[in-house]
Amino acid sequence: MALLPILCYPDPRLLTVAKPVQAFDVRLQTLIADMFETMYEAKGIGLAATQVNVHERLIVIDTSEGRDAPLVLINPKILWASPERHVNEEGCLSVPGIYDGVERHDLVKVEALDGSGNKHLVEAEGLLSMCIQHEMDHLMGKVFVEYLSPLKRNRIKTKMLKAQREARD
Ligand code: K1U
Ligand code: ZN
Repeated sequence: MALLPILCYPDPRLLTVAKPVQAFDVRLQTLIADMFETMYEAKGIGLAATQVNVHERLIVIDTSEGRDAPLVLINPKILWASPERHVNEEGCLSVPGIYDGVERHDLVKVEALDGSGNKHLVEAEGLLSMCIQHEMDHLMGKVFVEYLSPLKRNRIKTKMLKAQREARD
């Protein structure tokens, strides 16, 4: 297994719209294992393939306390989202150190394939629901800061670029 580098905002590759996964082969199994290792090491609860510069519709998630309930969503589709929405604080491994409120559907029903290509239905609430919506945004090339005001987003962009410059020099 391997740790994968995570793209940092405002890297333009985070804007890429992912394509459906086509082949359930050894390459995909390795990518899934590497994404879980990367997510657990970064202490995240989710990771979209977009964030590791792979532009295919693949998400890994584990919102459990024990970090022992891995969930793989391939080619996910939202079948239903509750009209009720609430604002909750979110973070993002691609925007380290930044947390802000984002409005999301309370409940979602999602159809997806697992690592073997079998279809499954996930009914999500709470943190899992937020995480699925956040990761599905990544697959569409959307980072959570796009929900914030232009003023906040520009401040975050400046802060991230400064941190990246300092880490390089
Ligand atoms: O996609 C990512 O960057 C992962 C992201 C997922 C996420 C966190 C919070 C709300 C929605 C989606 C993270 O895991 S950020 C890590 C983090 O700081 C965190 C972990 C648990 C709860 C809240 C934040
Ligand atoms: Zn994110």
